[in-house]
Amino acid sequence: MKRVFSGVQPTGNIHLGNYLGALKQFVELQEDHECIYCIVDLHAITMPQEPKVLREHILDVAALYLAVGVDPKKSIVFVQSDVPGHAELSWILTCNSYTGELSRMTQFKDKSKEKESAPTGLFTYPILMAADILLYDTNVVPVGNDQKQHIEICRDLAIRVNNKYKTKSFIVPEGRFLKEGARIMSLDDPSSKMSKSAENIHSRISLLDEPGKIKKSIMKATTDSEGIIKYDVKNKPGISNLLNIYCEMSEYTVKELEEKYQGCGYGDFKKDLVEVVNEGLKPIKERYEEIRYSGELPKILEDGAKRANLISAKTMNRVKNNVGLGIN
Ligand code: AQP
Repeated sequence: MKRVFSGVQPTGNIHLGNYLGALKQFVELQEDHECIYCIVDLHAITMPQEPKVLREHILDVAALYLAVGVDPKKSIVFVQSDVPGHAELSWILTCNSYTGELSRMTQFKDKSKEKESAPTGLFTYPILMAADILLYDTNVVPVGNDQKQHIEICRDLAIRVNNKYKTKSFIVPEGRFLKEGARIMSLDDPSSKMSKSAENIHSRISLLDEPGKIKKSIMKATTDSEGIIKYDVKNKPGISNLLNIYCEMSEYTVKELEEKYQGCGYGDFKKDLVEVVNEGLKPIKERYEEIRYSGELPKILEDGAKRANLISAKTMNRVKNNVGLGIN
């Protein structure tokens, strides 16, 4: 069975972008893969976090993993900082990376925009992500399209270390991206991706948002003045983004939606979309409420960390041996 690894940062409530871009794949893959799903708290502290809030968000994300259908009997679910191998391998990879390649990462450029100096962790984030993946001899990484560059650098690092030490320290993983539509854009600015940390709460739909908030965010979503429901990312990015969301949350294809709403205004289309999103999220919210405060989460995460530590310890032994670290 091929091994899968992926993760989500506990930086806020998971939104439709995270769900449609990544989590939906997590659930599908666990049927015929050996899946390892992590809550990447070490990544979260690349930006300032309030400690108490971060702890709550870790449990929120874990509960949401389970609520969307990740099954801890089938998949390993754990918190990144409970497995020391992530930080340890990250250092070895840091010593095999170059500032030039890291400076080209668009996520770093976006997050450090207009800042005179940016946190070092933000700069080295792709290396920690590479360590996360390589630590588990991962074959497949299901992520949103926004992570393509980070998967490339992970593959480069794996090949580079294997070649440099003339040993096979790492399996070179493949990214598994969804079709273009799975990149969900911000509702108030369809030129940037939907994000947990964006200031405007109406720029995103979080999986736990109340129906009234969802209605407000969708009805306020930026469109254009043409009033024609047509998929055209270049000229009509707002309505194209809403069509993507509608399509991903329903059984309709984009083409079928264009036909269904021919001659209708944006208002009617948006009202229906509100219904579709609210209906789609209802069972997830119900399941989340059952799990989040049930007391079973810490045990699930502890078991997950034990299993993850066993796998990662083997990789670390092999890599340290290949690189010449330590005396055993
Ligand atoms: N807008 C998006 N569309 C599709 N996929 C997305 N992902 C994130 N945003 C979108 C995918 O979700 C997974 C988890 O992402 P993450 O939490 O690890 O980090 P991120 O990509 O930085 O997500 P956010 O929501 O934008 O968080 P903040 O605001 O904290 O930086 C990844 O697979 C990602 O591709």
